[in-house]
Amino acid sequence: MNDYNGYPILTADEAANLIPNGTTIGFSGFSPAGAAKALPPAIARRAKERHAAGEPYQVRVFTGASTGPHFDDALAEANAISFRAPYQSSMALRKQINAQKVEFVDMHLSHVTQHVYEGFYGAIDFAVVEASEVTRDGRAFLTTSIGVSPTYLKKAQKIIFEINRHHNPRLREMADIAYLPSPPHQDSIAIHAPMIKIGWPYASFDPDKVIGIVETDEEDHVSEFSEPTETHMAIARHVVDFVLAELKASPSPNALLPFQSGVGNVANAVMSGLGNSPDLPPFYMYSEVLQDALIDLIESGKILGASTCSLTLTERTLQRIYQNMDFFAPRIVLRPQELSNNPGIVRRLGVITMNTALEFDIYGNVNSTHVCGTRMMNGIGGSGDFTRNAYVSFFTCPSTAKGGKISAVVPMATHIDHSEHSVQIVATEQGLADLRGLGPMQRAEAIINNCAHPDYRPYLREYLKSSEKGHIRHNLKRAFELHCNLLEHGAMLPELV
Ligand code: 0RQ
Repeated sequence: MNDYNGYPILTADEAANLIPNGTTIGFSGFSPAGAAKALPPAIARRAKERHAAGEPYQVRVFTGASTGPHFDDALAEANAISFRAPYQSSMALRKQINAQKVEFVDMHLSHVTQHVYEGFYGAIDFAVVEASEVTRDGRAFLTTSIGVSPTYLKKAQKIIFEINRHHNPRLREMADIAYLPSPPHQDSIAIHAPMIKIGWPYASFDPDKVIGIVETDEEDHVSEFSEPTETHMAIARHVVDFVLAELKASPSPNALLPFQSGVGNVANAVMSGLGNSPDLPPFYMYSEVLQDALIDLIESGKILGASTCSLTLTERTLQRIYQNMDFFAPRIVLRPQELSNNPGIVRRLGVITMNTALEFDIYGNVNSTHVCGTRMMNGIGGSGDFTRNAYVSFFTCPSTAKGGKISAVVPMATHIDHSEHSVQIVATEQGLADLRGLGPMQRAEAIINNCAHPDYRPYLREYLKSSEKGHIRHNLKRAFELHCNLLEHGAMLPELV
């Protein structure tokens, strides 16, 4: 049998055949970056074969965050997943989650490491982790994300590595992998500035647990962003203008605190808008994902350095980094999500957080995950880790969705990921509401006047008038009237459409 540093080389199908029905697997991957590439489709093939033979076959899947189409979509289309945590963004999997065919646990990403390590979810049977190199003495050099891989490697009973030759082995110069001890033995974490490293360039593992190596040569398949729309650019302008005004009024106008930015088109446009503003001084990122827009800004010097958990970059942009590692390696730190998203560090560094809402209510409660309170979109991801501990927390989204049939500003959010206590600034293309220091009725006025689409403002004002007085006003009989209209008539205010 061929070997790699003394470990047996297997085909993906041979490796998948070693994974029994009901197995719990901790996979690498935080977004498509660094996600296992070969095993998920092979497990999907195995599931299809077993199902065709009339036998059950499903696995329980943990990752760092979302993955790519070759992973969650392939497994979901093969009905191969029974349980999934902590985050996903797959159309096929979303359908199964919402049909209650897959048990999905939507988690704060900073929690995953400790919960898995402490055994809250039972044993991790297999770790399947992408690396650029693994050594005979138990060191794994990971690729474009760190996620929870170091902990899956420690906890798993058996390990399969995917050695992906596509990635530049110099990625290890960015890695900062540290293991936090269990409470109450955690000392303070010595990250006092975004670029400080406290760990090692590799994850450790027990070589006796490795049952095989699968060799690959495959890119991460991160999809291209759509060009920012006029709406996205208007949101970005409101955020940039606000940040600039705050900075001007601050005692140290040349010192910007670090930024975090979530995923998606809106977040990409906002970061791009911030970075391209000539009046904004250079800044650092303390974030969980680095999207394409940020790499341009590192190159131009606007971003001085970035701490992240993953390089969620299109192949084009990743190759730019690989061709210029002397420049990029000292400017990017790749950490496990327990550190990239660590609430204590976010609070200590004073991170300015930028995340995206599906809807928010007139008091500032944000729903980022559940359409009409029931249908899962992607998950909370790291947005809660950052928002709750932010120096200033922003949420942005367009004021309407689906051609105006849906208002993003509603009387009561149908699911709350981020409560009014954690949300400080909300912005749509209509404008921005600074909720700091405002009582409930002042918040409602600012949100309706500045953020709601003009078509929905009369309804929202009338809702408030019809509501019961208290510290917060609500009309419980009508709180979800817009959502009920949407479900019944296909639009929140059918007369408008
Ligand atoms: O669907 O494309 O089918 O029309 O939601 O909306 O405006 O393109 O926004 O790509 O930035 O995604 C919240 C989903 C926004 C994302 C969310 C529909 C809308 C469209 C996408 P179509 P946009 P984005 C980082 C931290 C999770 C929390 C987070 C997300 C689609 O940003 O998942 O930030 N965030 N985590 O039409 C019904 C509404 C809607 C709606 C929008 N109110 N009702 N549909 N849409 N509003 C993640 C990690 O930690 C890795």
